[in-house]
Amino acid sequence: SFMLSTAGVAGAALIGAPMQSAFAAKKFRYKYANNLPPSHPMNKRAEEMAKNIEEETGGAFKLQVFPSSQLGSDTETLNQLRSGAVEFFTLSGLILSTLVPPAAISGIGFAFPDYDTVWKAMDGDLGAYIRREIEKHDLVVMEKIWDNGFREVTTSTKPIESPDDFKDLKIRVPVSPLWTSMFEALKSAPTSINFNEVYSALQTKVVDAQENPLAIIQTAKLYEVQQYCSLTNHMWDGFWFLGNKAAWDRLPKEIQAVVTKHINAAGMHERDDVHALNDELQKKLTSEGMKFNSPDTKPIRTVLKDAGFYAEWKKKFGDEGWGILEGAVGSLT
Ligand code: X2X
Repeated sequence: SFMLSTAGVAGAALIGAPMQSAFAAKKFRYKYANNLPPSHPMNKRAEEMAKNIEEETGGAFKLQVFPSSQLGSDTETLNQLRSGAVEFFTLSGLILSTLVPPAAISGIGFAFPDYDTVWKAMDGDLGAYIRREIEKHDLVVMEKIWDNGFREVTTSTKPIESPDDFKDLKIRVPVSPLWTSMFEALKSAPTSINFNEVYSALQTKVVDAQENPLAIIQTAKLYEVQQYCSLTNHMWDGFWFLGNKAAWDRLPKEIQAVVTKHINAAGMHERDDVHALNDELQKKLTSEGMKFNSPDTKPIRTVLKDAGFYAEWKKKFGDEGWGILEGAVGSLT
């Protein structure tokens, strides 16, 4: 074309190159780590998203996905994210609370009655409040939180039928003060263990129980080392898609826009996938030998209330955060 006619030999050499246009100047190779198996919807959608980003940036941005805590435990990967050794990481807000305390607020026991309430809150004021807090810590966070799900209790010993069954239960919880506090309020004996060690901790009977959504119980094969699954839905949990700020700021604006668009879109698809899985997995897990029951959760909530769990965390989170939470879910105390 006439615009290239004065570009000379160097310019001419570019004409035959593939579509690199606005993204040609520099190539970026970033790492994204998470703690879930490759077969979980998180990783299926992440692979698809990485492909879309690479295509749309003409190869200028390539994202390598590291599932199954390949780069380290959640605790270690959070440190790598902060130092820039890893550029992206998805992490439960409750675990992130070891760095950003308000990020745990969405995990208050029995706060959300259903998914409609979850997404309205997390895509609305509550999510915006948490993201503002995260950004104070030199991290980037995508707008759409990815779904982990409503959590259920599994054990190798007995079903949870009443609050009494929580007493002295040796249960693994993720590394997070809110999780420990909740199961202490239920009089269990919680142990903090990162997810990459959960299967073996259950297998070797370091603990007898754990709690996770059905999509994880299935994809991480926890049914091989757990017998009972009690549908307590005691907490909703999601993964914030986090980025290292310096690495993010190095990206040209056009690349940031493409990456943001595809990560948030993948998160929305992942939400649908997890929801669909949770609807169908009880049957599959039953065929793999798990025994299901659905305990009445009212008496469990009463134990939490009477133990002062809600009052204690209301004080910790403070009036602003607690007010936004109750604005979304109604009164908890
Ligand atoms: O560690 C867990 O149990 C998991 C996978 O659900 C989280 O990342 C919070």
